[in-house]
Amino acid sequence: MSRLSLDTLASVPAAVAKPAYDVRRVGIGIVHLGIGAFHRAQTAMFSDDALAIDQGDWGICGVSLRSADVRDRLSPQDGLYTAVEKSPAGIRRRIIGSVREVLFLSDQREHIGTRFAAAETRIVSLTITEKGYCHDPATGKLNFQHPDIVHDLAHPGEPQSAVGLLSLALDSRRGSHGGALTVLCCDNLPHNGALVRGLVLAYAEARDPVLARWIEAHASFPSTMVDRIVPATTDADIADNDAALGMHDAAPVMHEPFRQWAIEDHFVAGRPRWERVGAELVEDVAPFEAMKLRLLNGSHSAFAYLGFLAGHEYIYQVAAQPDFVTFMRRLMADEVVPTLSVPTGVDVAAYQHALVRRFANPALPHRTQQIAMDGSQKLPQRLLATVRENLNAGRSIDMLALAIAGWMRYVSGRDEAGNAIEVSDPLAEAFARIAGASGIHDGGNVEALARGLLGIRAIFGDDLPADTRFAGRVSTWLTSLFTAGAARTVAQATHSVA
Ligand code: CS2
Repeated sequence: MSRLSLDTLASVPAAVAKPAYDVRRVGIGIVHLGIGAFHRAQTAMFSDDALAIDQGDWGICGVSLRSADVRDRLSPQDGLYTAVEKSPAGIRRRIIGSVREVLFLSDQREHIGTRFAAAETRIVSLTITEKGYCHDPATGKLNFQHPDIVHDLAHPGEPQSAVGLLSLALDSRRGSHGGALTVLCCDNLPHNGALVRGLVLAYAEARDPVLARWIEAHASFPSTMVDRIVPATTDADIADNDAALGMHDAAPVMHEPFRQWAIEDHFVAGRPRWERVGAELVEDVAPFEAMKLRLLNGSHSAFAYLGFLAGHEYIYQVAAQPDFVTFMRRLMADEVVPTLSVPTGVDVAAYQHALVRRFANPALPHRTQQIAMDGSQKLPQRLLATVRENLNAGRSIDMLALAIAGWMRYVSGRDEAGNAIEVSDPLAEAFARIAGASGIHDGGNVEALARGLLGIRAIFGDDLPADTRFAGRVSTWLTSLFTAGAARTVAQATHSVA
């Protein structure tokens, strides 16, 4: 079977859409850190659309920080890959051409350095997941104890972290042509631009305060809100796509029809005309971001933990359970919406309906275990910020507390049948230690588990563990999860009076 590449592109079947521009003539204007499935199905697709209206030099150099896998899959196919849209309405495929080069950090440092320093590079964007920023999730401050930051400050010319890389990139520009740069964070973090700016400045300050001042004057960090459900690609997805293409593509991505990208329009060195292809360029992204992180990602995490515990492998299976849907609707309407300042023009009731429908998409199986990963990095912005605001305003926190109890039950490390759960999280060892000390799986006590986990300040801060209303509600639900199980507890929660 032949392989997808620039040379074979013309033989891709007519039913599959192809780049509507001359891919070979596209120059690189964006370096993207973290070229995983999400970037390829979302931000790179917006850029592909923008190239189709303005053939120009906004191609992407994708960089993998941790593994050679994506580089090894995409390089032999000239960066081309299939984006497969899946929904009950059917399947649509298109070849994306905006990724013009793919590099892997440990093998290609010099090449990456050249890209960073090039005057033609005007944007460095990032999707490296929450844990990639080496920050303290509760405070948003750089974690100077993080091994990668310790390493990078000792070896600033050979950074391993994204923060170290960004700082090196900016330094190389300062030392040469002095060209400004926009750093565009596209991860699900609160105030993501301001957050990354703070991290880069804290790191630069520790290296050289003159660099920090230069960054303040020559770099911008617009915040963004990104949205599209993109589950990890499976081998079966690759085989199906190969059959449809009649050739091999080692790196297709599966996604839903929906996509949204709200971006603060603060670019210091130009940008593609993304607004012409559906992105929303706005003055302040905060209302979009809070709505998305708290409604979509908050419900997603709640479904991931409680749904997994109730025995569901995929989100669409959780969304097929009426009690879970009622739970999600109550979580959103009663406990999240009152905290939002809804962006102008958005119908928040319709937004919630759409979320339930998006989660229920059976054509795009999304594993609960995938979303359950890295809860320590996700809980603060998805659930805990909402809890805080509700506690301060004297509003209900009941459904939110159940979601957090679900996370606790999950990270205790055994499922309802007593089997081990593979907990993937930077703090997994701490969770195992706390669960072990509580003796929870040997007839131990739920209070001790709840207290131990609530004591992790990087997640809960100083305030939440001390709030008796919150701690009490969480441990009541946690007790129920251990005694009655997740399905019955969710059913009971939806029948309780708000
Ligand atoms: C998910 C998100 O993996 C997760 O934690 O909640 O990746 C989610 O699918 C996207 O943010 C949707 O935009």
